[in-house]
Amino acid sequence: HTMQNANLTPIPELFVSYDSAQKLKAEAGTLNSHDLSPRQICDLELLMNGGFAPLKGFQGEDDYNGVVENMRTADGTLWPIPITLDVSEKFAEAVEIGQDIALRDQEGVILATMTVTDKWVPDKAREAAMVFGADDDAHPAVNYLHNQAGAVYLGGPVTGIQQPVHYDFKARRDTPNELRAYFRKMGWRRVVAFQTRNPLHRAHQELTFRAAREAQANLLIHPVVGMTKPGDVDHFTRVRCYEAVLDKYPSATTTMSLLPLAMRMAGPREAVWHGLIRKNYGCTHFIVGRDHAGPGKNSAGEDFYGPYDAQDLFREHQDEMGIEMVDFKHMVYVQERAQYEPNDEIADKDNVTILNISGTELRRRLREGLEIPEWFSFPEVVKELRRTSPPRSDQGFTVFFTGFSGSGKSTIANALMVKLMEMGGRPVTLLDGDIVRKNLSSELGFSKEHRDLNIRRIGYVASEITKNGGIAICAPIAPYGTTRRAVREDIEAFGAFVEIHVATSLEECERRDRKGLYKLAREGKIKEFTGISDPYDVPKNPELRLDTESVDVDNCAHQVLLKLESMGLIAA
Ligand code: PPS
Repeated sequence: HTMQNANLTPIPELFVSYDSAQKLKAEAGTLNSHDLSPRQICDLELLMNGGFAPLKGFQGEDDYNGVVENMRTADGTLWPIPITLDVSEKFAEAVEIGQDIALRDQEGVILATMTVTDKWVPDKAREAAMVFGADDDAHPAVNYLHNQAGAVYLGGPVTGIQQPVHYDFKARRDTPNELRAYFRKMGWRRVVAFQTRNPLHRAHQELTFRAAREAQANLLIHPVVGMTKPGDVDHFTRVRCYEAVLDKYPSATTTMSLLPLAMRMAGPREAVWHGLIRKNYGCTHFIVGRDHAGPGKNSAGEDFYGPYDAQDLFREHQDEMGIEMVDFKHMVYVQERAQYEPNDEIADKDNVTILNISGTELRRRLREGLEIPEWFSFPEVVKELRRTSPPRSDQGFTVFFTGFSGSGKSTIANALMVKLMEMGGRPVTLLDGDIVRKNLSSELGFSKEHRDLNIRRIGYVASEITKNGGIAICAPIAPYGTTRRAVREDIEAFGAFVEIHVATSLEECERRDRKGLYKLAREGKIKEFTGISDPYDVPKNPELRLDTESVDVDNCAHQVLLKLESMGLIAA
């Protein structure tokens, strides 16, 4: 069974002509407008440029139900993933069926209009179970569905005004028609696409190369740069890595283009979706691997999908889709022969040494600055990855002290700052409670709302410092556990968050009463005073808890240094 050559005639887009677009843009100023989320912008881009053909807009209720239940729109077209416009209840109330709405990007630029034909409240639990396989928030798309997507869906045809603006890697971005035209121009009639959201190493290069040879096709490296799995390497780094690898392919046979897709990590359904999209981009073959677009483990610690479910579902539908699957071989390095070979084709397994480095092991080596051998990856790729993920001892981090007023936070934080400055290497900023209240939060008081604002501001500044490779030392009371957790999440996107509970008891703080505030609080002259007339959530799992009642300041600061060293944050 061999694929026909590709039909590379242009496919329909949803854009209107330039003149109509200008007119429409002016008129759309008066319409109800919806500010698109980053994911919706990705979906809209592919709707408008034909990547999601034959869809003509965000799906209406009948199409949605068909897609959720049996992967088909109301007219029977194969389509595995709902493409819906979720909005808030408030916005939905303001919109009537038959109305046009303006769809704007996050800066307010109008990208399209949509004629609303459908408005409904989806059964999200059903969508989760049917589309993603389980109503379990451990699945990133289910988490998105329940915790980020609006409660109401709107559907209707879209009129495209302009593409979302991208400032990065413009020359590497192509619409389906641009790629089709490129393939036509180059005389490429059979093209195998490789979908990826990870940096490419030698094994990937080998397998894609083999896939292209097997299919007697040219090769399109087609990485996703829209939204991938939370925690993935950022797309800027990945694209620089891809560019480095591209030089290793024969340039006459291989090209690379960036796909602004928002992945759902929906495994088997996602594989079919990816195939339909690549068909639109003019490809004839598509590589599907083990656990394609896998979301990781569910909340019970098990896989959401079987490792070959994606291949099975793709194979079942490939004739109808008009794009053929090439299955991904698991490539391993055979030391004696100094080459990659498909794992299941090695006949003399007992007599050779098979080498492999897992993703987890790779991340550990990057984190700890250890060697990454040349048989595993190209030096240029490793260099890019090291630039973005320097060893932990070169990355920024935040030390976050929390405790009662007068517990000794500021004193220990100061001592720590001096010790870190003595060591040198990274800039240190102290965000002490008093400093912050003077410079960042001078208008705030001590209500829950104001304390939360204060802590979020500290968290924001600390996250920027951490991102830029510095050390932020924070020392507010930060009485609320949920707020501390939110700050931790913000910072952990960029580096380590080290929470230190300065566990001086309230009795001791009050006995010391260094500023005389406890006395005033007891007399009711200061309201909402932490520990006296306001709550303090004791940290449950801080990285370190300090006892200041029997240990002096210098030793407390030293304990923090030891903790930082054991976490790999400062070189031993
Ligand atoms: S918070 O809750 O994290 O926003 O507090 P923070 O910014 O660290 O400010 C605490 C310092 O403000 C003084 N102060 C009070 N503390 C607690 N409750 C009330 N009502 C209050 N009013 C003033 C107090 O001196 C704290 O200083 P530290 O350095 O913690 O002793």
